[in-house]
Amino acid sequence: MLVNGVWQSKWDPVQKKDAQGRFVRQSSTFREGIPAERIKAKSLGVKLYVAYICPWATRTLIARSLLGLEQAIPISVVEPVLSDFGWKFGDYPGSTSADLEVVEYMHQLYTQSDALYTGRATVPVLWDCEQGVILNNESADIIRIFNDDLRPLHQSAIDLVPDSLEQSIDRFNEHIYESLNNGVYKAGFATTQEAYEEACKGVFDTLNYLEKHFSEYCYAVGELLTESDIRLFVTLVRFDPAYFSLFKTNRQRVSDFPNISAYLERLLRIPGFAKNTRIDHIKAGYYSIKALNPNGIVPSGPELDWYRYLGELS
Ligand SMILES: N[C@@H](CCC(=O)N[C@@H](CS)C(=O)NCC(=O)O)C(=O)O
Repeated sequence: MLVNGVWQSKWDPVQKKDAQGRFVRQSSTFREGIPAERIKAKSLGVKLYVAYICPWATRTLIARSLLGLEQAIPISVVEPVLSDFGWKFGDYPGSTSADLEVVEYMHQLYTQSDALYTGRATVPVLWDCEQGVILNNESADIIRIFNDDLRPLHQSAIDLVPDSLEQSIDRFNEHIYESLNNGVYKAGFATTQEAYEEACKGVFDTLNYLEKHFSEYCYAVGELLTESDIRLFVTLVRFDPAYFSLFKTNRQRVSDFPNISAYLERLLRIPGFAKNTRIDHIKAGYYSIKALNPNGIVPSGPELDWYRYLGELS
């Protein structure tokens, strides 16, 4: 991570943990939107930096695809394995070659934006190509910028956050964030048994809740596809291939829940969900986390039924 603009390879001492050994995710610091005059002129001058391994970045990729913004917002994809200098551009299939970028590492975009930046150099990043600075590095904001602010541009029939459902969406998002989206990370990075047990309980309480929910409803907040489905999907799709074994959330697999599995397949039939799911990146990336898997062995399984919905390279 960066401290006062200087890259620290030994970041563990500065990574936040609470007194009980719980993993604490940092808050995002760049929170700007796309300038209104550019939206009006239909010339955005932005680019989206992502990693296919990362659930938060994949949220923004799915929103971009569903809303028909693929032409208007180009992407750059980092390699799935976090290097000693953080996210890196390179030759891993599906990543953006360093030759096409002005920098080699993501953290250089952070110091270009703020020479004294302190924090992790995370993806996703919404980059201002005109000013050469980060506009936003918070996936939750980026989805809403795409859905709401860019509506005059895309005029999509899909509204990921319709006014009538906004409260239910926010409630649902809040429910699954701590317990499931971030809950799996809290289990995986727990440094005490107590913190692990607490996180694991949250994960499976929520999966049990969802299993019941999907016996009645098609989507996260009812019968309409919304932002909440994107947020839930990115965690569910990584669960069996990565979290189940690497993060030790192994009481049950998502495939053991019939209603959640049917929901997952329902979403995977939508191209915007399937094309942004790269199992090769997900497995290579998660299993390269040295603190959890020192020898970097990538398991050969599991073979899952729903892989048939994914593209060839996944
Ligand atoms: N608040 C951010 C979180 C993004 C995040 O944690 N990204 C991780 C990848 S999954 C990252 O880039 N980590 C790099 C690092 O920790 O050095 C968001 O939702 O956009």
